[in-house]
Amino acid sequence: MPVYPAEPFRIKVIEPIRRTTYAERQQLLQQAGYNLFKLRAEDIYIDLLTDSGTTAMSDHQWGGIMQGDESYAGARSFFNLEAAVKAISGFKHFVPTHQGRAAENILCTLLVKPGDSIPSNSHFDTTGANIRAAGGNPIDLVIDEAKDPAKPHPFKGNMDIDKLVSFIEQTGIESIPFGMLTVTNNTVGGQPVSMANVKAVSEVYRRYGIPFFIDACRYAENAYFIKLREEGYASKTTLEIAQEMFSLSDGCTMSAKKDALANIGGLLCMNDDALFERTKQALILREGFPTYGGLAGRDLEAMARGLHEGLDEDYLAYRLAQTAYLGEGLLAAGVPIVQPPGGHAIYVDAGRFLPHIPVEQFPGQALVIEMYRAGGVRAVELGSVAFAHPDPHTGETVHSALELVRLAIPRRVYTQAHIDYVIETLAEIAARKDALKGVRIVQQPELLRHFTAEFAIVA
Ligand code: P71
Repeated sequence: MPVYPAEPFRIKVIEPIRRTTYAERQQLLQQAGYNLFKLRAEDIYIDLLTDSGTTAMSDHQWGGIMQGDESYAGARSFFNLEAAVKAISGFKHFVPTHQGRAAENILCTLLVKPGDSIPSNSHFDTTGANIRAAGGNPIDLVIDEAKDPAKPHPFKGNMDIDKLVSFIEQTGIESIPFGMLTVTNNTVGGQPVSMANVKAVSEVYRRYGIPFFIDACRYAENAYFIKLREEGYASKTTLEIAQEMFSLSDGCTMSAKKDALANIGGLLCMNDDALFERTKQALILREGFPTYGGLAGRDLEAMARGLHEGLDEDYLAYRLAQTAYLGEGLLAAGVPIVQPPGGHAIYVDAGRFLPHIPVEQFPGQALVIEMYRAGGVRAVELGSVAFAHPDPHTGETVHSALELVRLAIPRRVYTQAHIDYVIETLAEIAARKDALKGVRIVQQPELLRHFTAEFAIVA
């Protein structure tokens, strides 16, 4: 059996969660049109929808919230945040934003022109959408190993350097206003990027004079993976590893709702003076004055303290081992997952788990429905419900490359008994999985259908 890491904290405040009955869940599912986004969160026992903004804050963070300075300009909480951002990232300039996508929006609005391309290992959905909204093309150049769920690789989130060089050569630097790298790589399973890869990406971008921005929302988990897995880093601190990583880039976007352990917030950091002047103007237009950026002073304080706590190595050791424990427990129960386990989530390969359900009947959606019905556990489908789209030329449906279900783990929220309960729920489903039925869509909007579509079980 895998080892569950003892928590490096004790519990001071609790939030009750309620177990519903099977009959109640059956009815709630029907009312929600079998779409788990439409459930009330109170009707969920274990909620693994996302690790974003769902963190349990520490007593130190809550103490800081009481001391938040709500001054419009020049608040003390801003300077506390500035000190944390500078100590960790070393960037010359930064602005707070209300969350990660606001930072992406400002960066894309300022730098992307119609027809431009932005390469990355894998862009997250919101980043891709912000690039497209500015008329650009998000380009994913992750290593091939990432496309095979069963194939282990210590740094499965890496950029393919050869693909990056040929992409730049073919496209031309005039159409590439900046390049990105997402750490960890959420889209391919919360997989880390090695320091060697960050260096190689940085070297390529610098050789071509392309500004390099890191999507840093899970940078601390990535730093701890480097410490554990990459030669030469075992004796470095996660702070030193993070500093080295940021020093290889020209700036970053960051959702503070992940590794900054906050419930809301984001950052946009950069070294370029002229870009910073334009950033402040865009920020004032959209988010707020540069010393609060769309947040309350208390939120800035929670972020400032959370940034340091997120790098704590006892916490990170516990965090990554908890995720691995869930992954190994599922594998032992016969549930195929994306291997190796990522930092913030386990991704179940629903296509392989339910081979009798064709992709047109959404095996991932069938599984998330059954997880809720059987155990009151909420996960999210990341397969053809979320990603299938019409081919722009033929109009035919292009299905997702993989039919995945993500079990994201909120930080410092659930205990071993909760994780064991999730494993038991899936083990019980695994024992009767051949009887699971697919679903069909009965109603859907034009865009982003996974949030609001309604389903029926195929007879
Ligand atoms: C996640 C999220 C949150 C989310 C976003 C959209 C739909 C459903 C859930 C957000 C990320 C992310 C990366 C790598 C930027 C953002 C945006 N992830 N980069 O995984 O993972 O940050 O939510 O603060 O705007 O559930 P934001």
